[in-house]
Amino acid sequence: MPGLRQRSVLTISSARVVLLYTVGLNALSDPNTQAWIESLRSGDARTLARAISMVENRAAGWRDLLKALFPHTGRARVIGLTGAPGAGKSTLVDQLARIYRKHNRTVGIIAVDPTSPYTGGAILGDRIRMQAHFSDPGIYIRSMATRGSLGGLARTTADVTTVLDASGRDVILVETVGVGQDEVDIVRLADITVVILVPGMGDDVQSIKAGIMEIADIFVINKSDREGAERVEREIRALQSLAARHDGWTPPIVKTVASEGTGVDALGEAIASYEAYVQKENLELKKRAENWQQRLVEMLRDTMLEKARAQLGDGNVARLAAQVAEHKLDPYTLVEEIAKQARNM
Ligand SMILES: Nc1nc2c(ncn2[C@@H]2O[C@H](COP(=O)(O)OP(=O)(O)OP(=O)(O)O)[C@@H](O)[C@H]2O)c(=O)[nH]1
Ligand SMILES: [Mg+2]
Repeated sequence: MPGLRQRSVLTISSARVVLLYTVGLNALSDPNTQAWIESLRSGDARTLARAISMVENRAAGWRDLLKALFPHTGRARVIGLTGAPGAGKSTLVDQLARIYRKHNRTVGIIAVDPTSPYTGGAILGDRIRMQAHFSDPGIYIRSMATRGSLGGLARTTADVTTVLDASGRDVILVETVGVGQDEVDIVRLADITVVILVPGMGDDVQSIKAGIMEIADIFVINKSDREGAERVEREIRALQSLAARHDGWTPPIVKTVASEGTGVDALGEAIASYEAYVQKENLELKKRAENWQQRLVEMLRDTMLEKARAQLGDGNVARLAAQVAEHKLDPYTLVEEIAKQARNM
């Protein structure tokens, strides 16, 4: 892989800093990593599972692996699907996967579950429901229960999509319950964000967090077999009439009955037309740069925090916090000092 050895120069002119970096050289000097990458890129599911676990658990070498994989990424289309618990996200993901497979596109699915442990009901439900795909090597399904994970949930999910992307998946579907900031951050990292609403269930559009409404590239009203779908549609339209998006795209509203497959083709078409719009308007790079801006800030935050933690050592944060609570220490000076020392690490 000669491309990997290229040296790149990144100039941040405003800060007059020139940063030289070498993509994945450390990782590549390890013949094991080389073999891994080749096996991963050949589509081997076991290597893929191992690589994802390594990244997810922040096991030794995870960063080097991602460094080495990065040059092989950027091809996959990442589609984030979010909505209230039980809205039908998994059913829709399942149906969409079916459509993409019909078009011979390989699919990776990440189901991010915010609360249940691995053996929990929702995930088990997903596994059983998606079992239809299990014999198809063109579909790879991964559940993540990452509350309390070492990296932030959004960052870990993004890193897992990087691994799937490098493994050559054409489409990556990320399912997440749209309830908290973490979930908003996750779908924000997608190329395309689908927000799923359902009639009834008390979640009127008004009560859905504004953040979720703003990130929708496409709205789905699932369970349209139930009463009230029209009302939800009117409410979305009313909200849309209040503010135009800066990219000029008006998110379409697709009605589905996921459990019967109704409207899923239309959803596939809506996704395709958004992709076409993004290409036509040359928005792809801009959108990805915006995503990376967020991701970089998160990565920096994690890395800085990691350094500060390493510098402080276990249990010391609690000790210092107690001292601040007793007014023995001033937190502002304390943080400044820690940051100063961490910088030199
Ligand atoms: N009536 C009706 N039921 C549906 C529809 N789509 C999904 N369901 C059912 O709704 C239930 C929840 O569907 P899931 O796909 O698990 O929903 P989810 O959003 O993934 O749920 P969580 O991951 O637990 O948040 C299942 O019993 C589905 O069969 C639909 O369009 N109409
Ligand atoms: Mg689900």
